[in-house]
Amino acid sequence: MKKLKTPLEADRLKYNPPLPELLLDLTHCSIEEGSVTTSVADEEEIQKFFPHTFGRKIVSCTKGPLPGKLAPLRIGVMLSGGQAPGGHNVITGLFDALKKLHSDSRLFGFLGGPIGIVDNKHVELTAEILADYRNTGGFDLLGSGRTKVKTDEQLACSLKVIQNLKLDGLVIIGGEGSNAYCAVLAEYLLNHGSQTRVVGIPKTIDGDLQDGMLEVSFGFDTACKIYSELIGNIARDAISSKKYYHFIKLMGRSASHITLECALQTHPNMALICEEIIAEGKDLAQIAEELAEMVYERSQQGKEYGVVLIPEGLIEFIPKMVKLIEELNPLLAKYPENEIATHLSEKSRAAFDFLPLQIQQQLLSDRDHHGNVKLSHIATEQLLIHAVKAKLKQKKDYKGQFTALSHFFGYEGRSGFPSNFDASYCYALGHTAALLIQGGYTGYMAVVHHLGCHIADWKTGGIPITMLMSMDKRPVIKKTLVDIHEEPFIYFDYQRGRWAMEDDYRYPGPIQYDSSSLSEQPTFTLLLRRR
Ligand code: FBP
Repeated sequence: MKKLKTPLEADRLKYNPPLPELLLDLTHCSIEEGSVTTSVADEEEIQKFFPHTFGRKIVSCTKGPLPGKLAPLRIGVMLSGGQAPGGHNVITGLFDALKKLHSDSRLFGFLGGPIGIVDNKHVELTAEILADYRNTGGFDLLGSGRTKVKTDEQLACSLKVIQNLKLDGLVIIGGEGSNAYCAVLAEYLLNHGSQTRVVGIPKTIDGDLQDGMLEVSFGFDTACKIYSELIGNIARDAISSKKYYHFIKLMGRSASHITLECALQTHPNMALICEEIIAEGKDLAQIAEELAEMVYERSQQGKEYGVVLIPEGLIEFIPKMVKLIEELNPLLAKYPENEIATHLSEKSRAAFDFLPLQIQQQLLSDRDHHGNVKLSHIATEQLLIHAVKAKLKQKKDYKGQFTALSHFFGYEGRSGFPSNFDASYCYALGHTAALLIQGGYTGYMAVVHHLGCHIADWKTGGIPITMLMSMDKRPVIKKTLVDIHEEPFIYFDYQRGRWAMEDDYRYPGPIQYDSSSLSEQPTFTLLLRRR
């Protein structure tokens, strides 16, 4: 039975994301080669790993007749890792572009992430199937997964499936790990005489897959706007009731890009940025002291409320917690939960005992698929509330009332309807991937530039994935953390003293989808970087 659509869903299914002018007529879009590339570091080793694909040229789409005779293409596509709004539009963009290039082209979707190609679980994607997914959030069209495909056996299975399906190309939509896999697969296929082109698409809400040539990953825009709406609403509630502090943890596994963008959008009283905390070597006690000092100062002004943003990755950057977790990981596999604490070193035991009971339990029971502590599930927001309370108790003349509530905004932002920005960005990425495959490019990531400009003026092209790589036991694409010397952080730093004391909250409200100037605001991160 067909599910009933909500009015917005029905409306979004009909929406045609505008394309950059360059991509309007694909038969008049050729590919121009630019400069040769190297890797971000460890050039020699990366070259050894990728003898066929290393050092290739940056390419850009330009106006001109498409080279070569247009034949139908058979393409595979997969979604990988955590959800990010816009994934479905990459697929519809790819499908529409393939059909524009040749109406007999076919698209096959692998199910459940990269493992789908190893196990040969796929569906053919048709216009009818895709009609229900245009401009929708989530990855439910194909599902996703985090299982790594890296063994020779898995690569050999992938090759077989690619050969059986006679694929001309494969598009991998994923984060830094999945794009590294894309480079490995492209190299493996060339090494085994396969002509199938593999192209990556930059996805992750975390915004940490970026580089000079790659402005932002898709999903960041929508996720930040969803979180900012919620934070703005909470700030307005706080300033109305004037009785609660809200400690809000935001997703973004390691980097603090999401927290920084949401701070720029909403002007909280404090936003912690992990990259600054590392640079200044702060520990939990110092962070708690700074927060307690702000609560104290605001209380002196009669303000017993406020909003604090905390990046998900914070826990990874507090040295005492890192040490504790390092010790816990092997102990978790060895001892029953109730005995583990007794095997900790004296210092880690002290750090453990300081934690609220709930967090102690999370540390002992929540594991990832390697059996280690699951960092993203640790309630850092509660840990900080606990630490701030302890600090406030030590302030003799503090007579205020600190009532704090904790929130975690993560999954709420990963599968929302993509903003118009992400809808168009992803649709353009899908088109670009089709052009790269048609042009014979493999081991490339599709990119769109000038994203802070009007969509019509966006430029698209491809970069060899090896140019983003360096060595860390094996070739990897390192996450790009917030640069505290770059404009978005500098601007935040300049404003935050005022935000701490004056209530300068900003209320972004819900994402707008009607084609108006309200729906076309890029993130502050993109705009400030352009200044
Ligand atoms: P990707 O890097 O795969 O895009 O995922 C990022 C993320 O959304 C992080 O922000 C978060 O820490 C993590 O996924 C949560 O993962 P899971 O879905 O496995 O709980």
